[in-house]
Amino acid sequence: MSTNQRLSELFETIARMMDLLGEDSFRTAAFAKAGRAVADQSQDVTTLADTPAVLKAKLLEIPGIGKSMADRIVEFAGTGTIADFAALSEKLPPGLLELTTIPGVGAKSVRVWWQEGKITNLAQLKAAIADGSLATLPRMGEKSVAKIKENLSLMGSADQRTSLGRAAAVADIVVAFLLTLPEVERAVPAGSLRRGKETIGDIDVLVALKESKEPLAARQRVVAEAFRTMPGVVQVIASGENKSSVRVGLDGGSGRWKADEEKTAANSIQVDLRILPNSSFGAGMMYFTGSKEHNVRLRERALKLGWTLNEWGLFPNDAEPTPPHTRGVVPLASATEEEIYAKFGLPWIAPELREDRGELEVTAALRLIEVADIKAELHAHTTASDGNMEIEELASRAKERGFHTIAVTDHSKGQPVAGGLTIDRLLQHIEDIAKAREVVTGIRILAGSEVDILADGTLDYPDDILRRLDVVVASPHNGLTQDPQSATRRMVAAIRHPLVHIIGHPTGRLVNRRNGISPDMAALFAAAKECNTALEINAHWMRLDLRDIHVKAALEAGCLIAINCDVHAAGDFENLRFGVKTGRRGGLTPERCINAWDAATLHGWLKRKRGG
Ligand code: DGT
Ligand code: CA
Ligand code: CA
Ligand code: ZN
Repeated sequence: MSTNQRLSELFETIARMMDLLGEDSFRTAAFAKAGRAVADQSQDVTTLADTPAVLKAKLLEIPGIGKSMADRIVEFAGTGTIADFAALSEKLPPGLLELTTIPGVGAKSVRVWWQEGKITNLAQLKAAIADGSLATLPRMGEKSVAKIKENLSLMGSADQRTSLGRAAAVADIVVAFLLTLPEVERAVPAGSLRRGKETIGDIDVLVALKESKEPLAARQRVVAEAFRTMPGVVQVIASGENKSSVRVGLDGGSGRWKADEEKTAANSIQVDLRILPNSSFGAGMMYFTGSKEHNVRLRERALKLGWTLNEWGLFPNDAEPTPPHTRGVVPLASATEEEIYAKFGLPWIAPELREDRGELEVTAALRLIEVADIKAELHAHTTASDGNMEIEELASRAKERGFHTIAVTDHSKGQPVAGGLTIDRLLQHIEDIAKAREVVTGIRILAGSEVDILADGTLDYPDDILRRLDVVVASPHNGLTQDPQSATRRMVAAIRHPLVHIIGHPTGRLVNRRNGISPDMAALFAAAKECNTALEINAHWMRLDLRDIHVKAALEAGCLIAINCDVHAAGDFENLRFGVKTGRRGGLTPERCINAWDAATLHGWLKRKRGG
């Protein structure tokens, strides 16, 4: 997490704490506003200047930051925290703040529970749900209690598995740390992270040591010890010479915690380290990449062929448990994954496919989509709605990445909270986009919209307005609890709409937080194939929607896929890797991904789709 994100969350937490205490809403709003302002900055706001006085002056230039909030940021730059947070913590019962993190629950409700129901933590809340007393509190009722109960269960699952984006951020830091050790030759993530699953149970990191005359055991000890004492470790779970497990805070050891996350094991993720011999690194990678089910299938094959496959290599059949290589048994293959798969007559199988979903039944490797294939972003927001870049900056960032096309798709009028554009503003926006084309050349800037798909399947702008746009992304945002039949009708109608090119985040789910709609996906895919409408994989790690299994089914149905970052800030382009992983898990190739097409093909498709 960037400094701006941490500072922004601290501001927002302070605002929530003040809300809980019922403090003056004007002051509270100043913190919340500063939080949003900071999150919108692309440059680290604590390093805009070297001296506090100059820094303060620079901060005051940022819209949304007044004198007192600028002082707080200067304080944060110096101390890593804001004193208001500690002062407010004193006044609140421990556990109260956590209640505001329940999806869909605001500080005002929690304040009522606390003041009227003496509920100050999760355990007491659960008890009050169970004995029915919560429903009797002001602003509560059977329906709202049922909703809270459902959201609590989502929160429980969120505790156990960490979203791919957060786990990847921690893994990046751990791997970078390990690579700074002089003994370490390579360090790579394995396990579910390498496979790109949407949630991660624990992070597995594999290390190989450099060749050296020093005794191996001593070098392994040094590396393991460094791992267990690296910044960010909150708990050591297991320690051995070539195997260690720790829990690392989700701050990744930056030392700056999300304010409402204490430095506890609950706000951390387990990291397993294994130091592998260089000679069998490929076998170790394969073993610890998994999945378990994929490994089981391969071991079955090995047994049938009279071989043994384990974490040290593929061997002529030999009784365990002593690793064959320590007894001088020469492996059939062990150094690389490619060699091992080749012995089975298989191409190298991409980690994302190793889920025992038929991946061993192939004869030729699929050329799966890669980040470098992506040449267009077709879903991006600007300051016109809820993005934080102007059209020109957005376009320049996309150009820097080597993209040939960027689509400006701000929200439609039904999303007033997200700054959705009225028709008049949209028409003006189209003109502004045309002007931006003259400023930023060398990239095609498309005028588009992320138009709301209303609950009944109609779109939030009339056709004569949509027709003026180069590209239309239609997405469901509201009405995400509707029944599956209505959801199917709604989405099929949007897919069939002749002016729609792409369906954005088709189910509206949020990983670990919201289930979204559950339409008949096969019906959606059939309609999308028939109408040539592309379905989006929203690359944000909080969404990953379509999800992997949907991608696979959509491809089997013959659909086109888009991978979009739903850009709101410059950093969002970095989420592309998660969208690409999700696509790969579904078997996506560049030919079927419209963002990987060359400019002529993409623009031809955009026009032809409308019969032009
Ligand atoms: P996770 O951590 O729940 O997101 O999922 P994974 O797949 O990362 O699972 P994890 O961390 O338990 O183990 C990493 C890989 O190591 C796993 O995919 C396969 C391998 N592995 C670990 N334990 C075993 C085991 O007992 N048997 C077999 N065959 N493989 C194992
Ligand atoms: Ca794992
Ligand atoms: Ca593990
Ligand atoms: Zn969007």
